[in-house]
Amino acid sequence: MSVSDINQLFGQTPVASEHGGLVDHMLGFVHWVMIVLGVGWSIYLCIAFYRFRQKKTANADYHGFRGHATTHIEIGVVIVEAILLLGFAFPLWSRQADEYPTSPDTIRMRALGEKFLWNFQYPGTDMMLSTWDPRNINGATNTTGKDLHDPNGRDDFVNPGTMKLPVGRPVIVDVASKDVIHNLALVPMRASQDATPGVKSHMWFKPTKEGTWDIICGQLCGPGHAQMKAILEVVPATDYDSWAKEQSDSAAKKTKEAEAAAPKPAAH
Ligand SMILES: [Cu+2]
Repeated sequence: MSVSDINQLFGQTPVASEHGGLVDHMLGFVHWVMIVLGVGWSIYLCIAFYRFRQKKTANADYHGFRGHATTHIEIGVVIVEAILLLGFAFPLWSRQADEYPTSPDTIRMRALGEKFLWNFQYPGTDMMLSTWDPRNINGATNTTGKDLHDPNGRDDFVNPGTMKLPVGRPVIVDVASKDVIHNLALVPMRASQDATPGVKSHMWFKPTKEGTWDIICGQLCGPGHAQMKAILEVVPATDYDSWAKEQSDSAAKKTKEAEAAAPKPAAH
C-alpha cells in the first residue's frame, strides 16, 4: 500500500500523466495529515467538553488546559506542514514551472476559453502556432484570433470542444480567454491553468495513458459554467500524427483558397 492509495478511497480520478504521480504522492500525505489532525482535534474537543462541562465547573475557567501538550502539538503541525510545502509542493512546482520540455516532438497548442466552450488550436505540421490577439477574433472566420499575416498560422487548425493528444509526448498548452476568467482543468493529467483575459498563461504535461475524459472549467464563470465541458482524448502517437496532418493540410488549403479569393492590392 502506498501513501497515495487514500486518494482513490476519496474518489480521485486515476492519474494519466508523467508528473501526476508526484502530485498524488503529495496529496496522499496531505490527506493523511488532515485525517490525523481531524481525528486528533475531535478527540481533544470531546475531552474539553467533558472536562469543562457545566456540572463540574459552574463558573468559567479562564485558564483552561494547563500544561504544554497543545503547544507541542501545534509546533509539530507547523513542522509537518512546512515539510509538505518545502519538501513536496515547492520542488514539484519548480519542476513544472522551470523545466519546460524542449524536445522536437513537443506539441505546442493553445486553449482558448469563452462563455461557455473551449477552442483548441493546433500548430499544424510546421509545429509552430501563429501569434494571436483577441482583437483579431471574428465569430465566423477567425474564432481563435490568430494573426492572419503570420506565416506560422497558415496551417494552424482549430478543433472546437475536443483536445486530442498523442500518448507519451510532452504538450505545452497556452491558455487564454476571450471574455471572463475560466480554468482549463485536466484532472487526469493533474494539470490546470486559469484562462485570464489579457494574460497568456502556460502549462505542460506528458500524457502516459490513452483514454477519453471530460475537461471541465475550474472557475465559476457565469450561468453556463456547469455546461462548459470539453473532451480530452489521448490516442496513440501515430493516430494523432495522421489526424493532425490531415487537419493541417486542409487548413493550409483553405488559407490558400482564401488568399486567392481576396482582392489583390492595387499595383503602382
Ligand atoms: Cu468557464
